[in-house]
Amino acid sequence: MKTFLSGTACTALVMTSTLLQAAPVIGSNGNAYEYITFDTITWSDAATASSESVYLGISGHLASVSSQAENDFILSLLSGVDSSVWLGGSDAETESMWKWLNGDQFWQGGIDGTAGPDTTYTNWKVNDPNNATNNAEGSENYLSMLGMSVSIAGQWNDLPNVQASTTTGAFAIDGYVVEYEVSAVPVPAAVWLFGSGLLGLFSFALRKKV
Ligand SMILES: [Ca+2]
Ligand SMILES: [Ca+2]
Repeated sequence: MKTFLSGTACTALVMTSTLLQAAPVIGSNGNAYEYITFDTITWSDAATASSESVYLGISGHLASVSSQAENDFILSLLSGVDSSVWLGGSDAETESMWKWLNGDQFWQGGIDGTAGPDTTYTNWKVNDPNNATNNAEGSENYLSMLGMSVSIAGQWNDLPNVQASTTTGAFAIDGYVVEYEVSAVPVPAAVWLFGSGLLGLFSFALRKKV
């Protein structure tokens, strides 16, 4: 026997889930993004958490950035952030070959390197990526973006996977940005929520034509 929730119960459930997690926001490229606040999380843990996040049936990933518009949009999510957040870039596989998590390479070299070849937008801050060695890992292989309340807001920097919890100021880690490639889905998943209703209307229209 089927049981149904009352309207009040459904509303309560929706309100509860809304309170637990704000919905991701759709950017100009049609993908969805969300900023997750998480002090001193490592890049690796942020990458895992992002891949385990699901929105409209699509698994997320640490955000990649391929245009100024996309960088600007992600920065708009970092209002009040006075430190750094993780993006999905790394040169851990091969030093100085910076790739997004899908394998696209966007930078080759150090501070005087060149963009590309797969995507060509970058927004490194002055004197980065410098692969600084003054940290426990002896290198910097993970991509961060500076928050909106930093003078060089939205610019990029390479940092070690584990940014020391004693780090303060602009280069402390204060979370990460998840991207969901919902624009790649042929039919927006949200439509399926109403699918049965639309199907019913379609059937009705067909019947009238016969
Ligand atoms: Ca490096
Ligand atoms: Ca650096």
